[in-house]
Amino acid sequence: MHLLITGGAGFIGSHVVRHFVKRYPAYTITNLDSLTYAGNLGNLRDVEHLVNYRFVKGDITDQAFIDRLFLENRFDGVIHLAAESHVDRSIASPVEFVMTNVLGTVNLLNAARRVWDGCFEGKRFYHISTDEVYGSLGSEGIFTERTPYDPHSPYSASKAASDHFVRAWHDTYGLPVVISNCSNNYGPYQFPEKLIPLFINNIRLKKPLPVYGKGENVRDWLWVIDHASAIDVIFHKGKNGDTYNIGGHNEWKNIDLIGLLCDIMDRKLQREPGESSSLITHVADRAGHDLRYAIDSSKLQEELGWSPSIRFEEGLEKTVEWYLGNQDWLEQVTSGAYLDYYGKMYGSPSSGD
Ligand code: NAD
Ligand code: TDX
Repeated sequence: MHLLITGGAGFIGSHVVRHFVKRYPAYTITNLDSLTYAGNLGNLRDVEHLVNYRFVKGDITDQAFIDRLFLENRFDGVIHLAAESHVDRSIASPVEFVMTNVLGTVNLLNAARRVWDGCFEGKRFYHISTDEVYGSLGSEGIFTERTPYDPHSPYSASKAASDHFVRAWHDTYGLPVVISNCSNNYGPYQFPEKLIPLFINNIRLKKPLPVYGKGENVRDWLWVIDHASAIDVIFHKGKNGDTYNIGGHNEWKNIDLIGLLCDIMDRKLQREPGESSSLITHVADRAGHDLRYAIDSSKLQEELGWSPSIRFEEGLEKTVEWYLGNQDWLEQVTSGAYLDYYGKMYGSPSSGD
């Protein structure tokens, strides 16, 4: 099995690459990533030496490059995670999200369709998506696989569009696809622009914690390693053409999560109780801020036998321990020094090599 994983130098992608190269030594895993600000090969140092792993630097928006890569490699499967993923950035620069998330996905679908050329036996195109495509819930309700799409941010609109294109390639050309929509992930190697690693870093540095609005928005948090194990199960056992929701039934109001995080940080840094929460600063709300996400993952649990492995309190504690134990990683990422890593490891940066 030769598997292409896109976006494998990012947060979730690096956990998926690690999971597959270690668990399936007989598979060849090619990690394709253009190394945007969010891509960091330092996330994969512990597995980059393994013989079944290789890295290719390239951009999914470059159709000619993608076609060549598929022709040269004849992948059996694709797990597509490469994306622009931060909602706040999508509000500031929406076009980049259209290019990578929509056009990039269509380029991969086209390349897979051409190279597989109707011989779909044993082939699979797995698209990784988000619960944000379903929109925003009030205080009641839960997203199922049948919830109509209702995206609000440029990010979620671009992910919704990409999901529709994946289904269109299945329905129109018969491409063997599967899609999963996951809730908010947390854990090691997350870029410190997202809530949890940003706040851990700010508490470490005694900087303000910018809470959007009153902090009453609710997110449903999943340990990133549990997302990787769900992706394994869906890739191998998911039904052709189907969609699976992934989540841990773990809803937290932002302000409550931040309170728990502050308590853990006070304890770990041996600071006075309340010291971290004194950094909380309420700032202007995010434009179009979705109130609540909650995901029903019972289809995945009942049909494919997946379940999350750890409770949130335990996972958050492990997450804090990881960031405090890897402050050099945080320093590299926040200073931009990690961007030099490709040059040192692979020679000077070039696209499509
Ligand atoms: P991330 O931003 O940490 O990583 C994205 C990766 O994609 C980076 O390594 C980046 O370099 C790469 N990339 C971006 N543009 C590219 C391009 N044009 N060509 C090639 N590579 C490119 O994102 P993440 O949080 O790990 O999310 C991964 C996937 O999971 C995304 O598709 C996202 O929509 C989805 N998702 C994320 C979450 C979450 O909580 N983070 C939840 C559900 C779904
Ligand atoms: O500084 C902040 N202050 C704040 O109050 C940040 C960065 C966030 N927030 C709030 C906004 C959200 O209600 O915290 C919540 C979580 O924010 P993010 O970490 O930016 O995640 P979210 O917008 O929920 O989107 C995430 O989950 C779904 C990922 O970034 C997406 O890629 C994924 O698809």
